[in-house]
Amino acid sequence: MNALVGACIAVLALPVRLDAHAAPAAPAAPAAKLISITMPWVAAVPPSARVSAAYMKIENHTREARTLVGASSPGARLVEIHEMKMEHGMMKMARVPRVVIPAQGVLELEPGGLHLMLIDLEAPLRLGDTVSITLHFAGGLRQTATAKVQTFEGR
Ligand SMILES: [Cu+2]
Repeated sequence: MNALVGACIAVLALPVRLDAHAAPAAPAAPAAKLISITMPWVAAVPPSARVSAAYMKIENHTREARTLVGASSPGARLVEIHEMKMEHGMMKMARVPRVVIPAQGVLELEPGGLHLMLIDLEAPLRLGDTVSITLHFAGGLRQTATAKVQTFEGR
């Protein structure tokens, strides 16, 4: 990664004029895109289930680390940040109070790893439904995503 960045800087520092199609220095991210969320989805669960997990990719476009401290959804009483981990040979879920996303960094919430646990769902999740999820960051920054209910196989 650092080697790649170094190479890019070296190219930009060349005195020769680059081809007109070369992109200029990346513009600063617009205010609304300090944090971007891509591919948000919620796992489809049986109608009787009161919990499910949400996954997404969170990108921090800012020059400072951002800390995810929680999340909320109108469809669930409570949303917690969880991680899966091996304990005595068993996969277990544990609540994580916060996750730091480095400056310009990416955080992947994916099956088998970090996820958002939707607890006490208000209504059964149906395939294709959408669920609004708001991420809460330290300092008051919030970002909302619309996650689609999908099966693990169908995403
Ligand atoms: Cu969980």
